[in-house]
Amino acid sequence: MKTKAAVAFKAGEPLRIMEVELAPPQAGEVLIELKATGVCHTDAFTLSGDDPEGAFPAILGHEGAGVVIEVGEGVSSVAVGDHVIPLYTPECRECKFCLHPKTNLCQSIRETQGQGVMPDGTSRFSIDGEPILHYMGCSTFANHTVLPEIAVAKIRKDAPFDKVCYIGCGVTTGVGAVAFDAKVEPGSNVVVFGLGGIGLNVIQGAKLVGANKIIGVDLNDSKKTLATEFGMTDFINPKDVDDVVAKIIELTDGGADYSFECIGNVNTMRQALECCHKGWGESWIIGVAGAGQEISTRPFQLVTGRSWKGTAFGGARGRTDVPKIVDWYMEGKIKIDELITHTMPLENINEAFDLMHEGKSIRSVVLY
Ligand code: NAD
Ligand code: DAO
Ligand code: ZN
Ligand code: ZN
Repeated sequence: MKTKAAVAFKAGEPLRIMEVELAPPQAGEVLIELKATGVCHTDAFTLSGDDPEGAFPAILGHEGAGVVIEVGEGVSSVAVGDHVIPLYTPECRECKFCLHPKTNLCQSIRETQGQGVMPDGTSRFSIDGEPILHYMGCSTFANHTVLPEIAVAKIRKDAPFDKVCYIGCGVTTGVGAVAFDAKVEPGSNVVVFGLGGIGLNVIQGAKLVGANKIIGVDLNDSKKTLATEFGMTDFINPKDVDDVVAKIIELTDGGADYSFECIGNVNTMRQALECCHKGWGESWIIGVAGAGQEISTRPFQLVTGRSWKGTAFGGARGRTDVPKIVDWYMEGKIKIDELITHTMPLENINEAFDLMHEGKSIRSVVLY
C-alpha cells in the first residue's frame, strides 16, 4: 500500500512529506493506522546526527497511537479494530530480560530494531524500491506503520488518540520512573532536575504516589507555573543560588530521598546524586547525555549510602503497564492535556522541531 510519511533523508535536514510504499505485515506483525504522534526530543536528537545509532533515510517518530487495520499470520494478542500504542521497548514475555523481575529491557528484537529493520532483517517501507529504515521499532511519523505484535500495547477504545499518544514515551518515562523503577514511598522528598516534557511527568508521578516535598530545578523560570500545577512544592533556579546541592540539602533536612535527572547533562547528573540524603538517597538518571560523555563523582558518595541508577521507558513493561497508565489518565489520576501545547497536521511537522528548539513547547502532537 501507499501511505504518507515525513521522511528523514539526512541528518540536520528538515523532514520531507511524501508518499512511501508500505509492505503488508508478515508473520507476527501488525499494520497500524496512526491517528496521532508526539514529537519527542529523541527524534530531534537522532535528526541532529548526534545519535550514534541514527541511520538514514528513515521514518522517525516513536510516540504514537492508532488502530490495527491488518494482522499477519499467527498474530493472536491483537485484532483488527484494536486501539494500540506502539512500543519502542517491546515486551515478548519470553526472553531472559522479560523473565527477570528487575528490568523492562526486552531484548528479543533489540538487534534488528537498532539497525532500523523488522525482526526478519528487512524494512517494510520503501520509495521507488529503495528501502527506508524504521526508527526505534515504531516509525510513527507515517500515517501507517508495521510493528511486531510484541511491540504494541492494546488500550481501551474510549481513550483519545491525540492525548494518549504521549504515553508512548514521555508520560510513561516520567511517571513510570517514579512508580515502577524508583518505587518512591509516600512522604518522600523528591528532587527533579529539568522541568520539560519528562520532568513534569516525574513531578506528577511523585504527587501521585504521595511524595512530601517535590523540588524542581530548572534554568528557565517560565517552567515554574506549570510545574507547580503538576505538584511541585519548591523551585530552584540554579542562577539564583550559589550552590544548588547545598540549597537542596537545606530544604530537605539533609538531602533528597530520591532525585531524578531529566536533562541529559553530566554536570546536573552529579548534582542530582550529591543532593541525595546520606545513607539512603537514590538518584535516577533519565536524561540521555551526548555520545561519549561521562559522569563522575567522589566514590565516597556511594560508600556513604547514596546510589546512582538509570531508568528507560519508566521501567514499564509496555504491553502490561501502558494500558494501566491509559486508565490512570482516563480516571483523572494523571494529566496530559495541559502538556500538549501544540498540534499540527503531518505537513507542518517541521514546525514541531522548531518549537522544541526554541523552548516554546512541552509537547507538539501531529494529528493524522
Ligand atoms: P526538555 O528539553 O523538554 O526539558 C529539559 C529541561 O531542562 C528544560 O526545561 C530546560 O530549561 C532544563 N535545563 C536545561 N539545562 C539545564 C541545567 N543545566 N540546569 C537546570 N535545568 C536545565 O527535555 P525532555 O523532553 O524533558 O527530555 C529530557 C531528557 O530525557 C532528554 O535527555 C531525553 O533524551 C531524555 N529521555 C529519556 C528517556 C528514557 O527512557 N530514559 C525517554 C525519553 C526522553
Ligand atoms: O535495550 O539496549 C536496549 C535499549 C533500550 C532503549 C531504551 C531507550 C531509553 C532512552 C532513549 C530515549 C527514548 C525516547
Ligand atoms: Zn522479552
Ligand atoms: Zn521519546
